[in-house]
Amino acid sequence: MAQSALIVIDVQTDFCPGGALAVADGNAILPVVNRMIAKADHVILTQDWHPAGHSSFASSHAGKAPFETVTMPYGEQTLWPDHCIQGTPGAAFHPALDWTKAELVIRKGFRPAIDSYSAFYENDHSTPTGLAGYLRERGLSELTLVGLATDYCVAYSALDAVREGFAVTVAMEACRAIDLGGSLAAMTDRMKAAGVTLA
Ligand code: VGL
Ligand code: ZN
Repeated sequence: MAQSALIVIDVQTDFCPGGALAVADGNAILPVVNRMIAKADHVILTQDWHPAGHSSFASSHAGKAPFETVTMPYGEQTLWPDHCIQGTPGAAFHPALDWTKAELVIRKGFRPAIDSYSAFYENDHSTPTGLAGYLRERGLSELTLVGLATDYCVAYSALDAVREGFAVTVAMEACRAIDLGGSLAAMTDRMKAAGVTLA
């Protein structure tokens, strides 16, 4: 029997209102996410976890402002305000998130020179986080994704999960988007085209 896991993406203080890279209404998902955690067979969390001075921060690039882009060796990278710095309060899980049941916390974005939206691969699309191997070894093949932000970390995780052969549902009511320049519509279309179930 296929086993299912709930993957809760980046429900961290910095992505919620008042945080450094606040997603509008990000905290509104908490009651829904907590109910889904309570019902899930297996729960895995991701945590955006950058060293200070990370290359995805606009502050690391002279003359650049947040939400502009730069070209990195691995392609185009959007620049962000400093956020989710390892060990800081902003990098912690939101205090209302019921995370105690989580069986694994996967941290990402810790390599100074590469950003990592996806829970599976860094933004070069080739450096693995180890999550695919972990899920396969445990026989967890049906994944439901929730969290922040719909159009970045949730969407890239969903696309990589499908590419890795998992059955993937994104529970849209338990996600909120950054929506930069139409990114929510674009990533929603890409997820649909890739075979992600949007619930
Ligand atoms: C995220 C931008 C930068 C996310 C993380 O969790 O969607 N977005 N770092
Ligand atoms: Zn980040």
